[in-house]
Amino acid sequence: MKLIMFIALFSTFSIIVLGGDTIKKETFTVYGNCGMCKSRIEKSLKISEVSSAQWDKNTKILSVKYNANAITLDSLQKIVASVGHDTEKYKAADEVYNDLPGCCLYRENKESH
Ligand SMILES: [Cu+2]
Repeated sequence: MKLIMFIALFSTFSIIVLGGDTIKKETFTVYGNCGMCKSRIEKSLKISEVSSAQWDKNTKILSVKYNANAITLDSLQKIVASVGHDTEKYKAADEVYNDLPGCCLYRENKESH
């Protein structure tokens, strides 16, 4: 009897653990210019919570597949902003942005002079 209860409990637990990962696919806008931006943006999301991240320099759209139980879309946008790239929700810190190579300064048009 005790053994049956144990097995029942254990299998319920296993189902919760195994069924825990919810992989979500989302897209959001990330500002940048060139191939260097692309590798910087994608490299910032090489973390265990993200299974794939691809940025298109023409459309400025980042497609990301991530474990929604482990990280939020908001946090992903913050990570991208932390390496110098504005997203649709978060702005990169000026100090980080100003350290980017010249070809990557995507704000140029907005903030010249
Ligand atoms: Cu660049």
